[in-house]
Amino acid sequence: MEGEPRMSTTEPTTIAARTAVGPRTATRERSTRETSIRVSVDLDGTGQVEVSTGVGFYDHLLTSFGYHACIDLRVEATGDLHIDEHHTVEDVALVLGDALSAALGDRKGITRFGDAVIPMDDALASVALDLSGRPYAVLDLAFVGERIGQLSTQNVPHVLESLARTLGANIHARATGRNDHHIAEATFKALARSLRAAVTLDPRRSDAAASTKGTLT
Ligand SMILES: [Mn+2]
Repeated sequence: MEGEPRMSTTEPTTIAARTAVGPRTATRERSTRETSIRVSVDLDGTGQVEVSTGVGFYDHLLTSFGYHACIDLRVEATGDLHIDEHHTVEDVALVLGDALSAALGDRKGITRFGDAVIPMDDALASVALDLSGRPYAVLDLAFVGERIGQLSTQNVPHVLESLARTLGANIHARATGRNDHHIAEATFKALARSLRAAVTLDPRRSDAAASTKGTLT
């Protein structure tokens, strides 16, 4: 929350001009004694993804996320997988949220909200997302078992909580099904489609924040 609310709706900045002035890209890095992470995003990409976290199923989820969000996404992560995947998975989510938030800049002109309901065979996932600047996650993912490959199902909601925190987003996600792979993948696809809608520039809003308060940061 910074300074005075901005309610400037008169500046005739066009979307083309905004894109020309600043591409919506960002790279963020984070190194600790537990992990070393580098994430690059381009919100106006085509869904080209390169992901390497050392956790196969997490790579699968992030690849699906980037592709269906239609963002270009590069994730390079090494972590203390000899302990378990927790730190690596969580820290990637934190850096991803940070990079997405940086790419969004002042969040002016974005649609702000997005939602999607995505089926995957037996599974059905729904996500509603608000790029409000306020972190909050409400999650109800009805996993059946403990693990999907090297990824604990406990860490799927942990990823969404972590992402919400650094992205400054309100994320509501629910999913049911009989197959945990399907439940997780449908959730990330629904998250992707929600984010894709929310980051899209609103041609009717141009250079104003999608908030009566005047700011989303
Ligand atoms: Mn944790």
